Amino acid sequence: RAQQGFTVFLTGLSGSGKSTIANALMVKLMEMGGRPVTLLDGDVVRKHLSSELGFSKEHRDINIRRIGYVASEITKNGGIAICAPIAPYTATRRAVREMIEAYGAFCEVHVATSLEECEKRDRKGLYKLAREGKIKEFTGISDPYEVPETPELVLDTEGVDVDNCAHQVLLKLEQMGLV
Ligand code: GGZ
Repeated sequence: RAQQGFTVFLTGLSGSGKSTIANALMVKLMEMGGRPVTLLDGDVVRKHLSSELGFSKEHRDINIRRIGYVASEITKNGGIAICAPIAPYTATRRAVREMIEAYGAFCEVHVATSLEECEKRDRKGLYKLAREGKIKEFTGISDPYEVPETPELVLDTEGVDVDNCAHQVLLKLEQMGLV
Protein backbone atom coordinates (compact mmCIF):
# COMPACT_ATOMS: atom_id res chain seq x y z
CA ARG A 1 0.00 0.00 0.00
CA ALA A 2 1.35 3.42 -0.93
CA GLN A 3 2.06 5.58 2.11
CA GLN A 4 -0.21 8.56 2.66
CA GLY A 5 0.96 12.11 2.14
CA PHE A 6 1.42 14.44 5.05
CA THR A 7 2.21 18.02 6.08
CA VAL A 8 4.58 19.16 8.80
CA PHE A 9 3.49 22.62 9.92
CA LEU A 10 6.06 24.53 11.97
CA THR A 11 4.66 27.55 13.81
CA GLY A 12 6.47 30.03 16.07
CA LEU A 13 7.81 33.54 16.45
CA SER A 14 10.10 35.32 14.00
CA GLY A 15 13.62 34.11 14.67
CA SER A 16 12.45 31.03 16.58
CA GLY A 17 14.36 28.71 14.20
CA LYS A 18 11.47 27.45 12.04
CA SER A 19 13.32 27.83 8.71
CA THR A 20 16.53 26.26 9.95
CA ILE A 21 14.72 23.28 11.44
CA ALA A 22 12.52 22.96 8.34
CA ASN A 23 15.61 22.82 6.11
CA ALA A 24 17.33 20.21 8.28
CA LEU A 25 14.13 18.15 8.34
CA MET A 26 13.81 18.40 4.56
CA VAL A 27 17.34 17.04 4.11
CA LYS A 28 16.61 14.09 6.41
CA LEU A 29 13.32 13.26 4.69
CA MET A 30 14.91 13.50 1.23
CA GLU A 31 17.72 11.17 2.30
CA MET A 32 15.11 8.60 3.27
CA GLY A 33 13.90 8.73 -0.31
CA GLY A 34 10.53 7.60 -1.60
CA ARG A 35 8.36 10.67 -1.64
CA PRO A 36 8.98 14.17 -2.94
CA VAL A 37 9.48 16.79 -0.23
CA THR A 38 8.35 20.39 -0.73
CA LEU A 39 9.39 23.21 1.59
CA LEU A 40 6.98 26.15 1.88
CA ASP A 41 9.07 28.56 3.88
CA GLY A 42 7.58 31.79 5.28
CA ASP A 43 9.67 34.36 3.42
CA VAL A 44 9.80 32.36 0.17
CA VAL A 45 6.00 32.05 0.15
CA ARG A 46 5.67 35.75 0.87
CA LYS A 47 7.90 36.52 -2.12
CA HIS A 48 6.31 34.17 -4.67
CA LEU A 49 2.74 33.58 -3.52
CA SER A 50 1.79 36.48 -1.23
CA SER A 51 3.86 39.45 -2.36
CA GLU A 52 0.89 41.82 -2.21
CA LEU A 53 0.09 40.97 1.43
CA GLY A 54 1.05 42.77 4.62
CA PHE A 55 0.78 41.72 8.25
CA SER A 56 -2.76 42.64 9.30
CA LYS A 57 -4.79 39.75 10.74
CA GLU A 58 -6.73 39.57 7.48
CA HIS A 59 -3.60 39.39 5.33
CA ARG A 60 -1.85 36.88 7.59
CA ASP A 61 -4.94 34.68 7.39
CA ILE A 62 -4.99 34.85 3.58
CA ASN A 63 -1.28 34.00 3.53
CA ILE A 64 -1.70 30.98 5.82
CA ARG A 65 -4.71 29.70 3.88
CA ARG A 66 -2.72 29.87 0.63
CA ILE A 67 0.08 27.88 2.25
CA GLY A 68 -2.52 25.43 3.55
CA TYR A 69 -4.05 25.02 0.12
CA VAL A 70 -0.72 24.27 -1.57
CA ALA A 71 0.21 21.87 1.25
CA SER A 72 -3.16 20.12 0.91
CA GLU A 73 -2.57 19.56 -2.82
CA ILE A 74 0.89 18.12 -2.12
CA THR A 75 -0.56 15.94 0.64
CA LYS A 76 -3.40 14.79 -1.62
CA ASN A 77 -0.87 13.59 -4.20
CA GLY A 78 1.05 11.56 -1.62
CA GLY A 79 3.89 14.03 -1.11
CA ILE A 80 5.42 15.63 1.94
CA ALA A 81 4.93 19.36 2.57
CA ILE A 82 6.93 21.24 5.20
CA CYS A 83 5.48 24.66 6.04
CA ALA A 84 7.26 27.24 8.20
CA PRO A 85 5.22 30.43 8.64
CA ILE A 86 4.63 32.26 11.93
CA ALA A 87 0.89 31.43 11.67
CA PRO A 88 -0.04 33.33 14.85
CA TYR A 89 -3.77 32.53 14.96
CA THR A 90 -5.23 29.32 16.40
CA ALA A 91 -8.38 29.39 14.28
CA THR A 92 -6.43 29.74 11.05
CA ARG A 93 -4.08 26.91 12.00
CA ARG A 94 -7.13 24.77 12.71
CA ALA A 95 -8.63 25.61 9.30
CA VAL A 96 -5.39 24.52 7.62
CA ARG A 97 -5.37 21.31 9.66
CA GLU A 98 -8.88 20.52 8.46
CA MET A 99 -7.98 21.23 4.82
CA ILE A 100 -5.04 18.84 5.03
CA GLU A 101 -6.61 16.09 7.14
CA ALA A 102 -9.18 15.63 4.36
CA TYR A 103 -6.33 14.10 2.31
CA GLY A 104 -3.63 12.90 4.70
CA ALA A 105 -1.91 13.57 8.00
CA PHE A 106 -1.08 16.86 9.70
CA CYS A 107 1.76 17.28 12.18
CA GLU A 108 1.72 20.64 13.93
CA VAL A 109 5.05 21.54 15.55
CA HIS A 110 5.31 24.50 17.89
CA VAL A 111 8.85 25.89 17.69
CA ALA A 112 8.58 27.27 21.20
CA THR A 113 11.66 29.50 21.42
CA SER A 114 10.68 32.24 23.88
CA LEU A 115 10.20 35.86 22.83
CA GLU A 116 13.04 36.78 25.19
CA GLU A 117 15.42 34.42 23.36
CA CYS A 118 14.25 35.45 19.85
CA GLU A 119 14.70 39.09 20.77
CA LYS A 120 18.13 38.45 22.30
CA ARG A 121 19.30 36.73 19.09
CA ASP A 122 17.58 39.29 16.80
CA ARG A 123 19.38 37.84 13.76
CA LYS A 124 17.75 40.25 11.29
CA GLY A 125 17.45 43.26 13.60
CA LEU A 126 13.66 43.21 13.25
CA TYR A 127 12.88 43.14 16.98
CA LYS A 128 14.91 46.30 17.51
CA LEU A 129 12.99 48.03 14.70
CA ALA A 130 9.70 46.75 16.15
CA ARG A 131 10.59 48.08 19.62
CA GLU A 132 11.38 51.44 18.04
CA GLY A 133 7.98 51.39 16.34
CA LYS A 134 9.59 51.30 12.89
CA ILE A 135 7.86 48.01 12.08
CA LYS A 136 4.19 47.96 13.03
CA GLU A 137 2.13 44.88 13.93
CA PHE A 138 5.23 42.86 14.76
CA THR A 139 4.42 39.43 16.19
CA GLY A 140 5.24 39.19 19.89
CA ILE A 141 5.89 42.93 20.25
CA SER A 142 2.85 44.76 18.89
CA ASP A 143 0.83 41.86 17.45
CA PRO A 144 -0.43 38.61 19.01
CA TYR A 145 0.95 35.09 18.88
CA GLU A 146 -1.62 32.57 20.10
CA VAL A 147 0.31 29.65 21.57
CA PRO A 148 -0.80 26.29 20.10
CA GLU A 149 -2.78 24.34 22.69
CA THR A 150 -2.57 20.83 21.27
CA PRO A 151 0.24 20.60 18.72
CA GLU A 152 1.62 17.16 17.87
CA LEU A 153 5.03 18.34 19.11
CA VAL A 154 6.54 21.20 21.09
CA LEU A 155 10.19 21.92 20.38
CA ASP A 156 12.06 23.60 23.17
CA THR A 157 15.01 24.89 21.16
CA GLU A 158 17.03 26.61 23.88
CA GLY A 159 20.39 24.86 24.22
CA VAL A 160 19.31 22.26 21.65
CA ASP A 161 20.96 22.13 18.21
CA VAL A 162 19.11 22.15 14.89
CA ASP A 163 19.93 18.54 14.08
CA ASN A 164 18.46 17.38 17.39
CA CYS A 165 15.26 19.40 16.76
CA ALA A 166 14.86 17.94 13.26
CA HIS A 167 15.47 14.48 14.72
CA GLN A 168 12.68 14.99 17.28
CA VAL A 169 10.27 15.82 14.45
CA LEU A 170 11.36 12.70 12.58
CA LEU A 171 10.74 10.55 15.69
CA LYS A 172 7.25 12.04 15.97
CA LEU A 173 6.56 11.25 12.30
CA GLU A 174 7.69 7.67 12.97
CA GLN A 175 5.37 7.44 15.99
CA MET A 176 2.54 8.66 13.79
CA GLY A 177 3.33 5.90 11.29
CA LEU A 178 4.14 8.37 8.52
CA VAL A 179 7.76 7.53 7.75
C1 GGZ B 1 6.03 39.40 11.89
C2 GGZ B 1 7.28 40.13 10.09
C3 GGZ B 1 6.63 41.35 10.14
C4 GGZ B 1 5.64 41.56 11.14
C5 GGZ B 1 8.04 41.42 8.50
N1 GGZ B 1 5.36 40.56 11.98
O1 GGZ B 1 12.14 36.43 10.70
P1 GGZ B 1 11.57 36.64 9.35
O2 GGZ B 1 11.12 38.14 9.15
O3 GGZ B 1 12.27 36.18 8.16
O4 GGZ B 1 10.15 36.02 9.41
C6 GGZ B 1 9.11 36.98 9.57
C7 GGZ B 1 8.26 36.95 8.34
C8 GGZ B 1 6.85 36.52 8.77
O5 GGZ B 1 6.11 36.12 7.67
P2 GGZ B 1 5.06 34.94 7.78
O6 GGZ B 1 4.47 34.79 6.44
O7 GGZ B 1 5.68 33.74 8.38
O8 GGZ B 1 3.99 35.55 8.81
S1 GGZ B 1 2.47 35.06 9.00
O9 GGZ B 1 2.47 33.61 9.17
O10 GGZ B 1 1.99 35.78 10.19
O11 GGZ B 1 1.74 35.47 7.77
C9 GGZ B 1 9.78 38.37 9.57
C10 GGZ B 1 9.04 39.16 8.52
O12 GGZ B 1 8.21 38.25 7.79
N2 GGZ B 1 8.16 40.18 9.06
N3 GGZ B 1 7.11 42.15 9.14
N4 GGZ B 1 4.97 42.72 11.25
N5 GGZ B 1 6.99 39.15 10.97
